[in-house]
Amino acid sequence: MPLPKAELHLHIEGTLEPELAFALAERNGVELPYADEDALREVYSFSDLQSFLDLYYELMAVLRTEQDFADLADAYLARAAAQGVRHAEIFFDPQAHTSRGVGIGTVVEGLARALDRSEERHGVSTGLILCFLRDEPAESALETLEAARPYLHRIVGVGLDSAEVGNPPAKFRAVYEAAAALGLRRVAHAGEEGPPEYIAEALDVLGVERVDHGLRCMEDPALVERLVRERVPLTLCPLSNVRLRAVEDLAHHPLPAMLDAGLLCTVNSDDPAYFGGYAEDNLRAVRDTLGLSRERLRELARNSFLAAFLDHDEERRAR
Ligand code: ES4
Ligand code: ZN
Repeated sequence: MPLPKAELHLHIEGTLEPELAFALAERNGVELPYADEDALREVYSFSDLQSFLDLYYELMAVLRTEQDFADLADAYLARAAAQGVRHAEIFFDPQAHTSRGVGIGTVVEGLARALDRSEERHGVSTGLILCFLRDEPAESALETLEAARPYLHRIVGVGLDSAEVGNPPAKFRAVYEAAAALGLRRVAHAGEEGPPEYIAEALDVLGVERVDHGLRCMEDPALVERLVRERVPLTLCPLSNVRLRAVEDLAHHPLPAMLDAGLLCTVNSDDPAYFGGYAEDNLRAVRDTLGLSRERLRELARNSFLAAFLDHDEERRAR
């Protein structure tokens, strides 16, 4: 039996399995430039973050209706539950849909349809985190937050994702200030491909409570010391790091060194349909390849609940 855990770094669009992509393409009359599921799987070989993002955005063309988003989320929640996930904080990328003419209301209401039934159907509690695309202008992020205003009761926080290098956290200072004023929790991808300075900037300028990835903190001992001292959770995604070549191979993943340093690490699946595994698959891979002890695995599971926004409603009431 997998250990009970929370999943804190999961892009719902990254759970689109080839089978569902083709089913939705047919349902919506969308033509995919791949003959079949096997032909699609063959292009799941990435050289870096951008090569993955190109396919990730391309396949989103099949997501058009509320029901599509509900089916996508329900399929993820069923798989997550089978892997011991009891709580999931789910990223979504509204700009990747609004730019194709799919309204943010369609996205949020569709996802909410599945999330509202998740505890009863799958035994998984949920939260939604709205992510801004960092390779789009800061003004677009502000417009997205504005467009999300009618749905904020459904959203626990904001995040920052997509192409990191050249798009530092400080670019999004204003929208994070606005999000904080609205009572939203804050996270951001930093130090996946970008330098350690982006991690410090996400903390100092954006006020994030968790860092997504944070892998490259290991290049800066003073930053590691700070992250340990301030108990900043890091949401690591080991199989993602291998597939996007942020690490040479799993045997070279810094997770054991990060745990030894006292960092509050969690293990997550990022884009499981693309990177070869869901939450427990990631834990099993690091256990088997890196030889993590049972105590370390229990620590990772415990950390996932410590780092979760499970106190969000109380926090919001206190504001
Ligand atoms: C992402 Cl792995 C990763 N990094 C940055 N942005 C993303 N969006 C979806 N997956
Ligand atoms: Zn991610």
